[in-house]
Amino acid sequence: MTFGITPGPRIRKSPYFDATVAAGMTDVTVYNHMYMPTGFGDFGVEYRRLIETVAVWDVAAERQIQVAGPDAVRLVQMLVPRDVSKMKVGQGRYALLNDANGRLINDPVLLKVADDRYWFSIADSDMEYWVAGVAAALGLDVEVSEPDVSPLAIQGPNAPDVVADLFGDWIRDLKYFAFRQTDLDGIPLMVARSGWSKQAGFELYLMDGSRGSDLWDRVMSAGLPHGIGPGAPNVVERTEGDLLSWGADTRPDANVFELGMEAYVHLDMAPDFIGKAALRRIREEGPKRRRVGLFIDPPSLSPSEDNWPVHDPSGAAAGTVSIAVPSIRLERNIAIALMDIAHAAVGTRLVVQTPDGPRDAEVTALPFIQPGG
Ligand code: THG
Repeated sequence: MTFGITPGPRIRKSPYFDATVAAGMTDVTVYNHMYMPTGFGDFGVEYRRLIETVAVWDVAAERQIQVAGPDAVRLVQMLVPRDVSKMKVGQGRYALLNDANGRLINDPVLLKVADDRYWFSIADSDMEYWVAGVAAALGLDVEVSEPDVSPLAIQGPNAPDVVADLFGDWIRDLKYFAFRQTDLDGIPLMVARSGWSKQAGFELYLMDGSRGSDLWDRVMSAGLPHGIGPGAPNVVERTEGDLLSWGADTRPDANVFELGMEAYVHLDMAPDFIGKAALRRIREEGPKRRRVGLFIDPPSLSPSEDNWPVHDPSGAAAGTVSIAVPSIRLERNIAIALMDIAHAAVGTRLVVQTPDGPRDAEVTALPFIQPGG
């Protein structure tokens, strides 16, 4: 299936758009109403670049929602299921946002930018309305806005060398999700240790959208001796490493217990947050579904485009596949699936309904590949 995407003002262009087109971008998706590159013509080359050297990704579509003002910490605490009172400026946290029914509605990175200013670096759902709506309902003294901030990811084992060449060796001491504000020849940005891969990596949060090509070109030049090239969030690497893709692995009604993300939700802490009561109830009752890994029999599959149904051997509905890919490192088909709890145990035999017909499969533990594995 080959088709184009119709450009228009509803779909925003990232500050790195021109640079990615010049670098040979061939595929895009739309994320937070913005183009996000997904390919540069050779998936195998881009995968090996991420695993073996270093790649640069336009992830400006991971938009920032800024919460600023005297009540910023109160608002953030109402939204986030972990204690944010001890967070220091320059720290980040993985923040799972739940609605009042306990449904997972986004999984941003939360950055504490100043004592009275936070950013949610969001996944693909319209969080500005949610954050502003909660602030309005509670009558809080905060301003909710989308600042001019655009992340550029540098991912792969040589990423620390590239970023150290650009900024200095201090970047090697950054803890995961920590960040520091600086500039590159006058281009204002923040350097963070983060990124949506299981490889080493950093993100540069560009704070002037007119400087996208300038930043891209400087990163490419610095990366040349380290084997840098263009890339994108990689569906095979993320499936091997089990990074959650909100909207793909989730369902509109899925909660953190079903998704296996409950370690990030602190239900027994003192502060209240939206969804706490519902999630306590869900914990009590036990989840009805569970996110699991599947090995799917050969031959090699193309990455799935839809949520494929999964049946038990008798033909009864048992769950759905979120993503199925051919693992390059494991040389077999792997998938992430949301299974009814009765069909979620490791070793359970199942049948996946692919577009080309049924395929036998078996439940396995996540992740498929451990970090550094
Ligand atoms: N970078 C930035 N913003 C983002 C993402 C990003 N916003 C959307 C999306 N990605 C948010 N989702 C995730 C999911 C997982 C991780 C980061 C963002 C992640 N998890 C680590 C892991 O699973 O190994 C560690 C989490 C932890 O233990 O705290 O990195 O990529 N700017």
